[in-house]
Amino acid sequence: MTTFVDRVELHVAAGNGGHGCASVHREKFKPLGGPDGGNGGRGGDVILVVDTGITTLIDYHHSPHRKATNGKPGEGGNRSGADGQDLVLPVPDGTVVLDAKGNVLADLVGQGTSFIAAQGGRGGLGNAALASARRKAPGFALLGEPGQAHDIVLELKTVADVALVGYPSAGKSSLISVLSAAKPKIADYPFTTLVPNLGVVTAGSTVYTIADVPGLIPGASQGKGLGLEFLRHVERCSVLVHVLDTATLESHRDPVTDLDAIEAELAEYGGLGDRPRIVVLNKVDIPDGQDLADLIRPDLEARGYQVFEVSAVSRHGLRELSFALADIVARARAARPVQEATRIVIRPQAVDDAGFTVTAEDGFYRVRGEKPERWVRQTDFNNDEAVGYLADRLNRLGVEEELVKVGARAGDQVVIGPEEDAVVFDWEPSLAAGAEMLGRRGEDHRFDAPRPAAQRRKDRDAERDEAEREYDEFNPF
Ligand SMILES: Nc1nc2c(ncn2[C@@H]2O[C@H](COP(=O)(O)OP(=O)(O)OP(=O)(O)O)[C@@H](O)[C@H]2O)c(=O)[nH]1
Ligand SMILES: [Mg+2]
Repeated sequence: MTTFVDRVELHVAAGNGGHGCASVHREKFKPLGGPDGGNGGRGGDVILVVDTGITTLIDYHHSPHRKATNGKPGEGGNRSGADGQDLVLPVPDGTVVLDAKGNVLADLVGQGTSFIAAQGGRGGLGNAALASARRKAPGFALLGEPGQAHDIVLELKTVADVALVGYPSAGKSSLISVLSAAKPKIADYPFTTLVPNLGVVTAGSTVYTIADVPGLIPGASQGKGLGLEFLRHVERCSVLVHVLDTATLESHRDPVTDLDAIEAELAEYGGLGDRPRIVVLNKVDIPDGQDLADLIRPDLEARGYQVFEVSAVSRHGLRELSFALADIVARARAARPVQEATRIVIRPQAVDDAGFTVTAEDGFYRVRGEKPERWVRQTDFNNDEAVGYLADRLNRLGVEEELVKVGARAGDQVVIGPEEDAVVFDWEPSLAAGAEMLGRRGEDHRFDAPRPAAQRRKDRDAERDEAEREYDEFNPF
């Protein structure tokens, strides 16, 4: 049974916001005590958090559907609904989060680094919160918003400072077992290691991690052996170590041609060219191995490699090797200015949060924007008052004005939102007179003293700000 999984598809769903409550306070002898419907609770988020104690994505392979809980609806008596609980999903250090199309959303490195994979829906405001000077007893409340749902892919790229590469049976796992406390499987048949092993090495004051990957053979890039798939786990390393077998019994092989063959496969994989490399000649406890090492050492050094002769069995040369690696790792860390732990890519917002767009399309007008789309989701279309409130909000944002500008007429079709979940209206302008679009429900400019255009715009902006404050005060995120 495999216990190591380094790529999973995960379906995450945040909790829905609870609906707001429309209720009127009742008390003996006080028949109309005012609105007292509470707000709905926020839906829980789904959050990925790095836990360095975890090294595999196996849990998500077994149960790939994860959902946070919903917010509770508000109740009468100004009782707010409880928030849903966030669902925290621990992931290994070095987990890369991708969307279904393969775009990187986040690169989670460092204990505690987190990423909101799906955001919970906001709770809807109750009618108590919707009451204002001009709307004393709203007979409606806002709906909770649905939580986000996404299909994502998690891909593990192990975070190790040192990566060991080499032919099968060169002694990579043996070296990890003697340099660190890790106890990987070791055997004299090829491809003993089927998944990367990770060990922690302490050399002087430097602590670093060391990983091997399954053995490589010529043609790995065409899928021979276990292929190059696992090289993803060495992508983050600071130094590559070629582990060369000085005592192989295969007649067509020797450490130098092995090195060339592995380099050819690394080049095929790509992206590792800039990493420093050192050469480890292993198995020098075997006399023939030591002889061969002596023979080829000058050759390798002439090529610019730092060469270490070691034996994982007799433990010869290990101290020197581990300190040399510590030195390279320490230098690489010093050269890296920012800690990788903050490398987070924020999911781009599709539309500018503050604004909206109106576009004329084939036979209809489409309104896009974070706010208009959210407001539509919050509207209970069975309640005329709620629909009126939506119209007011859209009007205040300037949507009607913009519709007039792009040429919309009464009765035209207006679509709010993207293709998949749009809401379609037959547009009825709040005021029939095309140019006079600045009024609001229950007011008629014809009775007002005429205001200059600049003043009207200012008034409208102030009113819009008030409405937004009103909303955001209750939804502070
Ligand atoms: N004599 C001798 N044998 C060694 C030494 N290092 C490893 N071996 C032996 O070589 C064989 C392969 O060792 P592993 O550590 O499993 O090799 P590997 O590179 O991890 O191999 P794969 O996981 O198959 O890629 C085992 O039988 C080890 O006991 C060494 O320094 N001297
Ligand atoms: Mg191995």
